[in-house]
Amino acid sequence: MKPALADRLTARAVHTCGSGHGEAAMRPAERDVTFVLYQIKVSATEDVGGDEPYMWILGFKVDADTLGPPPPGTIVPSLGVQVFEGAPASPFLLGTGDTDAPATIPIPPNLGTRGFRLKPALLPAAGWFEGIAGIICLLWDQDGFAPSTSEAGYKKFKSAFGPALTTELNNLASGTYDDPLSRDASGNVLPMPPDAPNLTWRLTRLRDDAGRKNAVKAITKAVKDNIVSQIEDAITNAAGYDELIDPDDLLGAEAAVFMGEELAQTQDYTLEFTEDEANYRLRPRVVKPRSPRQAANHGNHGRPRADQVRAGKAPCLLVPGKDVLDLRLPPADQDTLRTCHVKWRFAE
Ligand SMILES: [Ca+2]
Ligand SMILES: [Ca+2]
Repeated sequence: MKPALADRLTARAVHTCGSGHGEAAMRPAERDVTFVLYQIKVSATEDVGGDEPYMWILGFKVDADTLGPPPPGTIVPSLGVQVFEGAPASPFLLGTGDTDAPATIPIPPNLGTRGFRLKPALLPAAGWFEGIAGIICLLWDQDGFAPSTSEAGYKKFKSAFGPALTTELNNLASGTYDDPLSRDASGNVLPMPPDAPNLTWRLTRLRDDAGRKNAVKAITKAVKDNIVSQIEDAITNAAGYDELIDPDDLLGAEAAVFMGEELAQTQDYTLEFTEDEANYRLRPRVVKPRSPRQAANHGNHGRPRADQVRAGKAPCLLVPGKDVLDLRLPPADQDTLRTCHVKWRFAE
């Protein structure tokens, strides 16, 4: 794609100013990012008799689409967040069924897949920024809440998450998270270069595995603290008195975040949910993106289509047991759903 004239001129200006970013003259590729949450392993349930797990999942990005002009007196663009809800899907991993431990539960593709395009942006004095792509997941065990009550909470989560993350990202850009960013995987503070901390240093630390994980952990906690009380208020307003005697349990809120340049390759990772005696390990994957041209040829904005998955041409094949593809059942057809559930348990 041909860069806009303004971008090319800015790129040359940045390049010749000797910012130390020789790559600034070349616009990086746009990437079609696909997060696939395909499996969750249950080592311990929250309740002794088994859990009824359900998940709230949002994809999100920070890129050229979400950057605003710098606030007055600064050169750092204001950071925004775009949130991706994905296709409509039941949040319940097992329909009306439950799970004991140990168990391995495939996540239905409609529930676990989020796809979107990441567009690079040129930052003043920091060179090309290839964007940030991430996913956040809240795992619950259903107890007393009616589905409509937890839906009220989910609706609040969807509306509150973007603004809460935006606040923390702008805090990150202005230095609030320099401490976690500056630490290595063991928690030791690394020596800081003479001109740091500044935006360039913060972006460099975000590209470092340990720096990014530390910052994501701290930001996820801040975002969670911010939104959980809002979710609780929404749930309390929607719930009947009897539902609040045994409220559903939040087993954890976990996020994974990647810099655009890391997404040239498929990345596997793990998210663990361990609150209230529970132990769930979520296996997500962010799939190596196709170029936008390839994605356009395939349609569907980079998301795997069911027929591609069946034909072995899309990443959902990673889901153990082909039965997961039969999951798109009408919600009322619970007998069939239970049958599938049994099949999955023996699929591995
Ligand atoms: Ca429970
Ligand atoms: Ca339960």
